Amino acid sequence: MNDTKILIIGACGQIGSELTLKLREIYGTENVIASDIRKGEQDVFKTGPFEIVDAMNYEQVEALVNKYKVDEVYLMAALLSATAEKNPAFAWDLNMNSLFHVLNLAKDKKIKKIFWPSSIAVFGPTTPKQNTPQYTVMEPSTVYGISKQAGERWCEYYFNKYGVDVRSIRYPGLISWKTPPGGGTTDYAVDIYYKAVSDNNYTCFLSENTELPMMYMDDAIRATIGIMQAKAEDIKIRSAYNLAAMSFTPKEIAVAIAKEKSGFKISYEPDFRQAIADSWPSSIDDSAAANDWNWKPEYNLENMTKVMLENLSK
Ligand code: VAH
Repeated sequence: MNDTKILIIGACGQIGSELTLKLREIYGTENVIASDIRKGEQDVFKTGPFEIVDAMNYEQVEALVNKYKVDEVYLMAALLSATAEKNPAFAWDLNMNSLFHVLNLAKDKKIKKIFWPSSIAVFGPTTPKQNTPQYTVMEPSTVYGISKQAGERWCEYYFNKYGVDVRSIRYPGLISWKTPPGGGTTDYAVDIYYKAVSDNNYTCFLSENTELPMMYMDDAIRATIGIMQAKAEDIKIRSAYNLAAMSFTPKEIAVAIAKEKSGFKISYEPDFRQAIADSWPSSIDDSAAANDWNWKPEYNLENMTKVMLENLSK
């Protein structure tokens, strides 16, 4: 058994809660310490070490790294797009200061490797929307996107300047059934499944033809662990890799759900999140991730819909 010690910061979040359980399967429960600003309901507490930590407090993060002799940190704490627009200053502080703390711990050789999540939110309204390339115009128009673009620049700087082994992925919208929607613009694609099961109808806060890049959580977790387990020399991009699986519109996901749940109905009431979604790409070119560390998605809209409805109906 690999005795790598792993600390997950933001373990109660949408990605963190599933990532923690998967890492515990691979590395052993006692080797994976979950941490967050507060306890949630997720299984992460019942199945292994859990600590309360403020990701913006360097001393608290450093104390956990020392206490457990941490080798690798997955920094999953952040404010997502919609929530960040309501609290720009706090979103910037949390998203950036937490990253600086972990990058500096690695620079000072207190930890060996970092995973930090970026997002397709780094792209903006002037970015080519279809099959968005790895390298292109990036003028994000959201607080969240600005923080992710700045974070990517710092990750590459710390790699080039100090040799910090930090790895990152530009996640598309992520869809899972184990945690409820968490303040993201793409979270309509999570909420729609919950409401399909509870009410057999959904009022969508985006318009019917808003195409966005999406991914089922199991694929995102596999990609996250895949990039961290890749050989350092295979990681050619130290800002963040584009990552993709599928793209769909609210209308298309509603059709996929209605195939499984007869009578399912959707209506549309776009709100402030429409402008955020309109600033993002419709589809992503992730050939660099495929070439450098063998990325390949396994879920599409059809098999994801089956798994989501099956599990939410239990
Ligand atoms: C959000 N789910 O909607 C996140 C994601 C691409 C979007 O980063 O904010």
